[in-house]
Amino acid sequence: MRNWDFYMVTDSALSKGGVLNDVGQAISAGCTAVQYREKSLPFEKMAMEAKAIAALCKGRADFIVNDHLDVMLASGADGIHIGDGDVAIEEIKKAAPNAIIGVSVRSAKEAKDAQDKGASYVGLGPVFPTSTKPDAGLPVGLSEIGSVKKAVTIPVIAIGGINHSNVARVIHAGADGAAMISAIVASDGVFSAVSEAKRIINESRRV
Ligand code: TZP
Ligand code: MG
Repeated sequence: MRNWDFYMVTDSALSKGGVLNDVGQAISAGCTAVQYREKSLPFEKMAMEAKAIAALCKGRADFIVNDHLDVMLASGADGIHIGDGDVAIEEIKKAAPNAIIGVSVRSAKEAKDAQDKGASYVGLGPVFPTSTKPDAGLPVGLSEIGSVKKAVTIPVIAIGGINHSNVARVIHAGADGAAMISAIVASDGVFSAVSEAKRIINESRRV
């Protein structure tokens, strides 16, 4: 895994220029972690898109597929991100022993459980209110970041309602990285939105 201080998640519904264009711009701006999160396409289309994203990421960014083990395997992605009700970690490890495995968690206890089962990193959230994932539940708040950091040794990526105005607080709270969807893909320019997010994150690590 590279340095994942900024982690981009795709969203075809919110995107203005298309998912592939978003990923290309994000990588050009220095994004080193890309998650393909697609909830509604048939397998063939998802696999095709994921292969194209894998090509864009090659040598420059780690590529993670949300939910779909079959798409991860078909595209040669580096890993998968799972949550409640998704494919089990044991099954992922059987199919792809070297895959990066991310697990969505809401608390220190869930994070510890995920680490014990073999997760490579956790996605903690929603940290703030968000309308991007309507079933995300109540915000866990910034203080949960510190609790989760104390409970695990794997990287903690914060997600949910994170934008350019609050990402410094997320980093100061101890997150290893910040994941953003709407603040990036619904912005007017993905390249500048990612560049600015990375600049703020780097700056907030110094102070
Ligand atoms: N998981 C928890 S909150 C969330 C996901 C996928 C959505 C984050 O989107 P946004 O637009 O960055 O709030
Ligand atoms: Mg999921």
